[in-house]
Amino acid sequence: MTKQMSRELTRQQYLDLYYYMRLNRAVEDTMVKLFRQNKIVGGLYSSLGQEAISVGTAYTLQKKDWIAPMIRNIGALLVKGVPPRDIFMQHMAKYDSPTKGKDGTSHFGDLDNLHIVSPISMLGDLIPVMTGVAIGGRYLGQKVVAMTWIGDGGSSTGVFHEGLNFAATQKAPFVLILENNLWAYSTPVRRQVPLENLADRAKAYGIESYIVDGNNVVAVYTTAIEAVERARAGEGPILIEAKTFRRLGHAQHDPAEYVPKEMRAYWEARDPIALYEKFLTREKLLDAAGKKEIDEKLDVLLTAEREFAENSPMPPAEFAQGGVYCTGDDCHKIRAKWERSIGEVTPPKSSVKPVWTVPGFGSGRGSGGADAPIHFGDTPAVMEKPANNSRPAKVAAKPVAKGAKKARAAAASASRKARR
Ligand SMILES: Cc1ncc(C[n+]2csc(CCOP(=O)(O)OP(=O)(O)O)c2C)c(N)n1
Ligand SMILES: [Mg+2]
Repeated sequence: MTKQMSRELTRQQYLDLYYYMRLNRAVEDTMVKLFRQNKIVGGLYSSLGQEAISVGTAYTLQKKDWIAPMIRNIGALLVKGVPPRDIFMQHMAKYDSPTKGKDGTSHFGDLDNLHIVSPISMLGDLIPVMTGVAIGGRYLGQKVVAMTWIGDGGSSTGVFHEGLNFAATQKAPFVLILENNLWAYSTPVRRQVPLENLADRAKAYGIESYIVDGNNVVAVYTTAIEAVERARAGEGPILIEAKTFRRLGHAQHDPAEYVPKEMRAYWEARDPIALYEKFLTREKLLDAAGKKEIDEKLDVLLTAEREFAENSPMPPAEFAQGGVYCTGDDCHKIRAKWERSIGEVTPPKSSVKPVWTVPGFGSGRGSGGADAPIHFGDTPAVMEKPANNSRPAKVAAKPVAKGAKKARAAAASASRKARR
């Protein structure tokens, strides 16, 4: 199912989508400058040209819902309410960063307030984790939806398949956004997946999927809101393939010279922000004055946020060992928020005696009952206790029936033929 740009949102929602895409791009542009000034610790990734996906999908969620963003989902962090200063400080490993200078990039979460699970570098691992979050929320009666993102490359990991299968069997209220940006490092998608549409992977798990133009923020939003509502209503997990393009290299170190020029030109002409500006202007939702207002707002905000981040100290050396392991004092303080009574989800006390015996279980003969000696096929596998306690009873192998011998010979000959 593919959706087109259409007017289905309120004026404020249209403008919010625009603001967050601009904010996403401006935050990343600021970080490129910081990187070139050698102020970023570690790698710097980019979601240039993919902002409509992070923003359009995260914007469908309620405050209580959960996300687990990956490296190209800074837009989702911003929509969820993370201030730009936290993103800057995390990349700069500053003391005031969410992880107090430990780890880097966008590797942080907020389990208490914003309901953000930190990224997991091992691609695909967030799928079973977020499935767990989704079914945990259902168990607690919270009616929450969990969402995470994965790339075309990540969709070929084993855990992608295990996780999605698990989510499907559990009918988890979980939405997975597959960002097909055509590249995984220097590997084009066609060289690692024999499918035209990665959404087809959903068929293997019997779940619903959508395909959407990932550079069209309204299409992304309207598709994702439908998926989120269906998942919340109990229809099970949904996969959305958003088709897009990775405009820069894998990270700052990668000039991506392996990308064909025509491919780059094709996608540069489809910049999601430029396309959306045209739409907003055509629909009289944004004019030059409105755009200028947003330009100025972003400029003021990001100058202040960057200054705050730059002025934050580096963590003192003596803090290096703290907060690495749980000491038991200040950890595990998160408590489940029950929206159902504990009695409702606790099994009732039963007067029925548990029955563990299954007639014939384990018996090759199928008739001996649970207490009968266990036999597998024709060979008795149980040594009977000797009558006089002196020597073990002889375990006699039954002679193999003639018919069975013939059948085995025929099978062996057929297998020899097949090998030729
Ligand atoms: C299981 C696993 N294998 C390999 C890597 C190394 N790695 C990190 S990002 C990446 C490419 C990912 O490509 P894709 O999933 O298409 O995401 P994109 O970078 O295009 O957003 C690889 C191979 C990893 N982090 N985890
Ligand atoms: Mg990719």
